[in-house]
Amino acid sequence: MFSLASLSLRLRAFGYRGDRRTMATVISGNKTSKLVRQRLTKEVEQMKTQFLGFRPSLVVLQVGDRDDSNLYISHKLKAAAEIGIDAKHVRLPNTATQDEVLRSIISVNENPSVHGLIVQLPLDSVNHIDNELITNAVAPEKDVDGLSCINAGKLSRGDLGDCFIPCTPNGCMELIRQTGVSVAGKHAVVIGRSKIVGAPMHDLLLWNHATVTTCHSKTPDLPVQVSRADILVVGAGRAEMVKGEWVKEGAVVIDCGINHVPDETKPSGKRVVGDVHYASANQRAGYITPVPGGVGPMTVAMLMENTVQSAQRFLLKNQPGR
Ligand code: NAP
Ligand code: LUD
Repeated sequence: MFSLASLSLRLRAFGYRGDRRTMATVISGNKTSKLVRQRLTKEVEQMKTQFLGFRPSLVVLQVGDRDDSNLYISHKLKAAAEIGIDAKHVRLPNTATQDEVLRSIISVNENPSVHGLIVQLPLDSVNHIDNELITNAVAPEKDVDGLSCINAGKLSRGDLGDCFIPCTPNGCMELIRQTGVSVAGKHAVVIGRSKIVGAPMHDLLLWNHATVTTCHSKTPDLPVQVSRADILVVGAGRAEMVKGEWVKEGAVVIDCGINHVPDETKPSGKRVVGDVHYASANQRAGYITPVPGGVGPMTVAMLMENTVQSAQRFLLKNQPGR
């Protein structure tokens, strides 16, 4: 005969959680990104020794002066400095024209000592600038954001080893890997289809052999779609939109959302929340990412990873016989 306690333990080992809700395991982007940055620091150190002071180099191009972009860029520059990547911040005024932005991009494309170039989005300009034109002007071999058509096309076809994978979805995959849950054969649901989050996330999950459903603003009955997800990645830009009750018991929940909501208890009068209602989802999910401290730091770490990779590719091409 089993005692009630031992029966409950045995059932839990088979994934049964019963009526008593347990909290999800929190997947820390702060911790995981630190591990990635430590590994990259060693790799850059080795490159420096092996190739006489060689350093990977990154240019972050900003148009205008948005507060959020300033903050994200400051995180990128700090991470680069710690790792030993030579990062330069180029800021154009918000009066810059499309031609001026294009000229800046072309001059970096033509500079052989730069291995990575990103144009921080959204652009903050008083002039009309075509985002597509700008992201596609970045040379594909320096496009460490993975946003150009060439890199996006390769990813969509499953050529994962031959492209730059956009940093946020790449960071999400790394966080999913941390859980130990295998992606192959699982049902993944992505909310959002943007070029920077949803669409590449769909591709990455697909080519890691999940069956993927991608939802967007015209998807009817979002709760039903969400309830089918073993792995859920949300990038909708809607504060706390996904409710805990929608989430499948034990699911992996990755929240890309960054939304500012009023909070009078904070000196700033606001706080940051994700696209998932964390407190309720935490009671149903098996694993969940927090906001902040989840996907955000991984975006920064993956940019560093892509920059180091680009520098390694550069060395391979320019060191005949190696
Ligand atoms: P975006 O370009 O505005 O795209 C949002 C996507 O969500 C669109 O595909 C939209 O559908 C869909 N959507 C909006 N409302 C919806 C709803 N009610 N139901 C279902 N789908 C809905 O935004 P984004 O650039 O992808 O960013 C999404 C969120 O992630 C934002 O909070 C952003 O700040 C955050 N983000 C975070 C990081 C990070 O590093 N943590 C990086 C990038 C973005 P339609 O296509 O039909 O319009
Ligand atoms: N444009 C990005 N626009 C916005 N969060 C970021 C981001 C760091 N071309 C281009 O950098 O990859 C990009 N490429 N993006 N983003 C968002 C998106 C872009 C978002 C969050 C963070 C970069 C980040 O460090 C911290 C966190 O979530 O814990 C919190 C930051 C803080 O101190 O509040």
